[in-house]
Amino acid sequence: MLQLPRLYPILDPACFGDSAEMLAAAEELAEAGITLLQYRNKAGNARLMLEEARQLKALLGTNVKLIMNDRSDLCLAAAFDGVHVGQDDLSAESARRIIGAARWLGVSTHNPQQLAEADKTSADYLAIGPIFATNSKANPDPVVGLEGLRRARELTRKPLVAIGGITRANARSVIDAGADSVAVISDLLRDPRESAEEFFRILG
Ligand code: 3NM
Repeated sequence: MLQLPRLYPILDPACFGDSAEMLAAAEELAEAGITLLQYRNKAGNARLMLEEARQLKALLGTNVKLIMNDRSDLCLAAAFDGVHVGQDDLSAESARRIIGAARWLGVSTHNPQQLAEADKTSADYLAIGPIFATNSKANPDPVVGLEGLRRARELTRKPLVAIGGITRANARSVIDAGADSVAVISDLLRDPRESAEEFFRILG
């Protein structure tokens, strides 16, 4: 079973003015010592996504595991280390067929039933969220809260990522409720290096 780092940053180009800004944030996160990063682009220009993904790979690829959101094809094309699928994306097993046995596969879930289903798949890790209210996702599912996270923890032995509204102020409570890792978009945007370093101090 894979071991997830406590902090799982997600870069969404929609949060940045341009690619250069996003790459600068990626570099700062790497300086802070992150070892896992997801590229999440819901705007859907495949050619631009591949270009940005390749730039991330060139910048960070030796030290940081890179996960592509949704797109198994782009995961392979950019030589990323894995793919993360949601409930409306290709199924876990379809994604697995594309990426093969060695690459990492993550699956997003939003309630105990989805989590229990995902636990039966070949996913390497599962995510549950939103733990708290979030502005970073269009049409988020209902908040599951720390209680929902505790229930999720009881339903799987796979590594569990908590996502949605997680900040330096609440991250410790999320780990204490059973998450192995916290996935974060907004609370890493301002001063990414300092913010990631603070997450590491808080999460131990
Ligand atoms: N997925 P922030 S919540 C990408 O519930 C994403 O599965 C979620 O961003 C889920 O850290 C979310 O800014 C947004 O809240 C996370």
